[in-house]
Amino acid sequence: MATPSETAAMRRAVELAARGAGTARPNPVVGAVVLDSAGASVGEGWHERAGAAHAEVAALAAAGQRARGGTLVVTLEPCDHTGRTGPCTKAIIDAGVRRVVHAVDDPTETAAGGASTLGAAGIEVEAGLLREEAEEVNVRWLTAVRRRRPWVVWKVASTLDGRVAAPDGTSRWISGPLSRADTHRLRAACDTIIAGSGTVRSDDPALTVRDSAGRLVGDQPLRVVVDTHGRTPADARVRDEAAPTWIATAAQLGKDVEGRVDLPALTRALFERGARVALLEGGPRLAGGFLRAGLVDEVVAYLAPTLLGAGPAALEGTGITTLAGALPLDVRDVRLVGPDVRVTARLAATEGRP
Ligand code: AOF
Ligand code: ZN
Repeated sequence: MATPSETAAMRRAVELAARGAGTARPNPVVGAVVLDSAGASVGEGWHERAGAAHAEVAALAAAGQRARGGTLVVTLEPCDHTGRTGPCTKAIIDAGVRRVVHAVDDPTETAAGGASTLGAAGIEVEAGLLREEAEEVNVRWLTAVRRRRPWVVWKVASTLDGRVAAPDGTSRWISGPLSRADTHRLRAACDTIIAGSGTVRSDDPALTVRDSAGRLVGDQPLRVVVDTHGRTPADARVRDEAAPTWIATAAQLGKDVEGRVDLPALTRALFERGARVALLEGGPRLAGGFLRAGLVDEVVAYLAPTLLGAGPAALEGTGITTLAGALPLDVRDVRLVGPDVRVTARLAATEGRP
């Protein structure tokens, strides 16, 4: 049984893990706290970015000799492999820790097995403390690894009546400048941006992460154009040097029953390339295909305070014919972004399903 100080330490470790959100990808967010033998916190750590110290190693370094005979509390089972950094199990054993409490088992084939290695070294191991909180803070990565496809966020900007363009085809700047800046924040938290070739042809988007002055910032996500027949124009902006781009065609990935790019094959291929969080941006038919295939985890909708009453809808081709088939959403956040309403929701149907 975990002690009250271990429970408090795990709550803190979850907070520390959250600091890695947006930077740790493609790695998980992980937080760790070291308690000395009296139960006092003597070191904290979190995983900041791939290649940097794992949370456990950072916390043990902060604790130094005070870790000896103490307890390591960590949100994810310590890794047992040498990847970009050495195995945490070794660091834990070398530090002389007596007990390890972790919240969530490592779901990867490569890094799992840490708990049994620690047990074999005579360290007491307890799993499952505050599992729900630790699952939630790392939900994107855990879901991606368990399903072997990236966590997919569908981003959409529409009028209040759900139109993404007017009947004459005009569609740029439905949402306001603050929503557009917010979209760059969303993009920065993803490793992949996906758009359909129709959107690329009509809007010629750059699909890069830029600051308010239009300068490129940070590591650019992979741009993916879903382009069944490979018709993305040679001079499309997505083909420039600003970021890597993959024009994903049916010739590479196969076709679904409607003759379009096989989307489960696409997301599997993206996962193999290291994608863990993808932002799906337009158009309505591609979003419909993703939803139909059960490949969307989260929706971020910017609703502009305007009405059109005509023009294409935000979503098409979901295959839904009756109200009972409507996809239920679990709304997590609603706020004003300038004049627009931003709704963030999870697909209720996929939630918690491994
Ligand atoms: C992290 N940070 O704090 C912990 C991780 O190859 P590497 O070194 O980047 O290791 C990545 C794997 O290590 C990761 O997929 C996960 O299974 C395990 N634990 N990873 O990035 C951490 N504790
Ligand atoms: Zn590790």
